[in-house]
Amino acid sequence: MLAGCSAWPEAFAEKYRKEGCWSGETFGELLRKRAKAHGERIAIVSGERRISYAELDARADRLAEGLLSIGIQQRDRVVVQLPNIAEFFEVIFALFRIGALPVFALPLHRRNEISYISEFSEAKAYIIADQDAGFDYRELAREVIREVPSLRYVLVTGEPGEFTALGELYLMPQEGNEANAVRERGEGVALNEPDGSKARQVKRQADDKEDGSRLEGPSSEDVAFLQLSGGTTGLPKLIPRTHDDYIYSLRLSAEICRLDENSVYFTALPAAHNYPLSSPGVLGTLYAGGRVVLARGASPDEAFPLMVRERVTITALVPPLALIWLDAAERLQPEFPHLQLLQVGGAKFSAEAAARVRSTLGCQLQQVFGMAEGLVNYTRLDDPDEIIVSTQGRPMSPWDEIRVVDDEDVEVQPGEVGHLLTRGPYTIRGYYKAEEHNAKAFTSDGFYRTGDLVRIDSVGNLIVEGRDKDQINRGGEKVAAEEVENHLLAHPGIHDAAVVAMADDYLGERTCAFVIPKPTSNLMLSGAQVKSFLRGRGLASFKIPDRVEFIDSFPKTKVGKVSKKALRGLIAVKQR
Ligand code: OOB
Repeated sequence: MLAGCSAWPEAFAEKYRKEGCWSGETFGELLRKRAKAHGERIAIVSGERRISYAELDARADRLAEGLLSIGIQQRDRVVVQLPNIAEFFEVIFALFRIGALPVFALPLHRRNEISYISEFSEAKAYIIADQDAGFDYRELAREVIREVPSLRYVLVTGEPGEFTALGELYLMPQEGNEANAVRERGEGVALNEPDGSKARQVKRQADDKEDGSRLEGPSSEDVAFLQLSGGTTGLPKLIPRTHDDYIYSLRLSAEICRLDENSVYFTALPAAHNYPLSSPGVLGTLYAGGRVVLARGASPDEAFPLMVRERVTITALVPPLALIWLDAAERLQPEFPHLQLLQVGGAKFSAEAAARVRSTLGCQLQQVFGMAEGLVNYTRLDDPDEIIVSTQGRPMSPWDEIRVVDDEDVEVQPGEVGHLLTRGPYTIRGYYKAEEHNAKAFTSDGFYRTGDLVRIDSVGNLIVEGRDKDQINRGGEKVAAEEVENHLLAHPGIHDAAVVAMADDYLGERTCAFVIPKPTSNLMLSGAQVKSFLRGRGLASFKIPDRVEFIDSFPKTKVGKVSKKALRGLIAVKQR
């Protein structure tokens, strides 16, 4: 196992293998098998491109060769920040084949997040699109490489600027001139190694073993990638997921959602999120031999015609988008004769909105309550409407263990609200390189403390009643309060700061920052200044507080801590 990751205790690993959860397959092998079985069938539709399983497999192979030729090796970390384009999947399957680890960044992440995760994961490369949604990622890369010495390559889809064109790597290596073709154009030279000599040396070493053992290849129990946690702490946490555990979650998800080779999954959400990636998402659809339609925009204007054209059978949304779709569908009356299932998850979907899905979109609803750390709950397709509308479903695996406990970790009475703890065949046992935090985030017997408050109904469905973690769920995007507070404290005119959730009709929650200015400071602070200060620190836009409130002191709890509950109450009163 990769250093800094916590493996399952052997007794559990043995059980998960014996019970057939962990199949012993890697992602590289999975794609190869699907290419053999489904060859010419379309795997991915991306803009005007239609890519067959055979093509995806071949392109992943070529790209893997290209990545190896510039020195990307097994266990290397590679930050991947791509929009919903086919290259996203070519890249990750190429990395999976090498055994290098994608570190999934979201398209909305900026300098602060990218620099941190690149540095923390000691990433060797950073893969971006030239630009997307009006943002130039090459400019971001210029800033990031200045801050992160481990980064040797920036690989770019589209116009590379001074960086390496990802497209060139598909063409390498060609008969011994490996990096040369690219080097001649001044590209493809390792950033922190001006003559690129190391890259060539590595390539030569790799070529020495021509018996096929060159790709020692990852094992199914190895970590396949690092996913970002929604986070509750000052600094983001990385989640190591193995081939075995993740592929198991794909298999179950595909089964529960009844995916097969006729399924067409519409990717409205950014694919790097765990939910559209694997629940069942893009990877679960490829697992089932179905077709994935990648969408750049999720607005009804863009999404509806594409869904009709591609005969989409299943898609996944977060609650705010689901509300927009429901309203638009009532106006536009789109015909979705093939749509069978609309998944909604990532944040609580109100029962009122849930009840509108079938009559408005003409399909079944499925609520999804999951987390990048592992556990995913689904309502089942044949559940009674009552359950689908008013619960968040139940764990997907019979091997998922669930405990609902009080503040002392004692199980509550059936039906009572408590803290949700979980352990199982696809739930991590620890964050990457986070020993201290792991001691708090996991029980001594390996249960993950989800930070969610739930109750369980008489048939085992979970109902999310709230949260005890210091996080704001902004329409599915997670904001760690402490992370934003730390950035606020870096402002010379700010004495103290506390970030809390405030109710919002559309997003469910937005963020409100309570700020105590420094009494000695002669800076006149305004909310706009505070926000632009955070933007200047390179924070992703969804983490910028929606509202800034100035206050003289914080309400305190009995033990003298800042009472976030009282602050939430304060802002609720102001909102009236
Ligand atoms: C998904 O994953 P994350 O890691 O972005 O966020 C996990 C957290 C959960 O702990 C919970 O607090 C919240 O998001 N959440 C929900 C929910 N689904 C997630 N809260 C209420 N109702 C729901 N349906 O968000 C995620 C990962 C995989 C599948 C689906 C969602």
